[in-house]
Amino acid sequence: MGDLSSLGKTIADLNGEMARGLASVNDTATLEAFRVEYLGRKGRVSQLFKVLADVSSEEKGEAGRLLNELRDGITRAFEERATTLSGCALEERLTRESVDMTLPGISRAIGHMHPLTRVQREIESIFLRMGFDVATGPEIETEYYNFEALNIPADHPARADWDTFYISDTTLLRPHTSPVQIHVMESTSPPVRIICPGRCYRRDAQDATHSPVFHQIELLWVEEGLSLANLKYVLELFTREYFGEGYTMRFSGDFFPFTEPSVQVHIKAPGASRWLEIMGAGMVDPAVLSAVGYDPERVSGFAFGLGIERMAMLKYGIDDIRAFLTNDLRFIRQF
Ligand code: FA5
Repeated sequence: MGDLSSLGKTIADLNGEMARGLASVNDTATLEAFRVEYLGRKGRVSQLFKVLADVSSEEKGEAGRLLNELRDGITRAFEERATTLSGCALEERLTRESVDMTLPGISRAIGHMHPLTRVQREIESIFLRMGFDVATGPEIETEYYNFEALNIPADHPARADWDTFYISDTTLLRPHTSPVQIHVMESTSPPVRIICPGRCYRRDAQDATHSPVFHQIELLWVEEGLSLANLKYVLELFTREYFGEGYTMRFSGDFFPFTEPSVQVHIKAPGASRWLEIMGAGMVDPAVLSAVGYDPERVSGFAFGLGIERMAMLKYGIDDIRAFLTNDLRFIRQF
């Protein structure tokens, strides 16, 4: 019985120590460490079970009962503490995360498309309806695509017509979207019917109608039997769709090394006295068709390069191209 009474005292001491310790545990991590110390595989309760080996056989039953009671009691105490702690944590979180529904909301300004993006999409959709696809090409071009393939050899004076920003001896920021014509024709066989919108760069002095960065939309249609009359028809259809009735369009002779004949297209708003040049166009030069492996005896085509800024200026009565780039919200909000 002596063994049993000393076991009883050890159990009572352990229980007391555990209860005092548990009362001061305030977070789940500490609670877990504490639980392992008592109930872990090598914890203090498991250690205590080892005394059973030394207890006489008559006392074994009673000792076992006491030890099981101890283990169950401690397990319950830990469970209760865990429940209390999670309740506190929830309460604390609810207090911390509470929202004052009476505070005014945060209003966000609703943006909209830049006028240039809008005009570009509008032009794209007109040509998509006519059956053209949208193509893209690189803004950094090689001299070959920008000049040679467009029938402008190295020492041709026409190179000077494009005031180009060079990046290296052979690469440049494209001054027009015409090189995309070459990329597209190199990778497809006729018929080709594409438009290509994109940014262009020129060393032009900035004024009301010129910007060093601007946008063009290129169009290219190559097929059997196309003539200048088809180009004129497409442009008239486009002008009517884009501007509406009352705008007048005029063709005048021009020169581009990659088209023959070449024309300059001007537009005049109803009641206006000034013509504004919106694009260069023409029948694709047979030399350009040959350079991409097309047979100029079999297919012909036409192309144009349209300035998007100028189209937006005409439509919305904007008199200075610089307004598009100044980031003045008072300007942007008008659209
Ligand atoms: C060309 O760039 C030719 N590649 C167009 C072309 C394509 C001709 C296919 C024939 C066949 P041009 O330099 O004229 O042509 O420019 C075309 C249009 O781009 C101009 O009519 C104008 O609307 C616009 N543009 C040219 N330079 C500027 C600039 N600095 N700022 C704003 N718009 C410009």
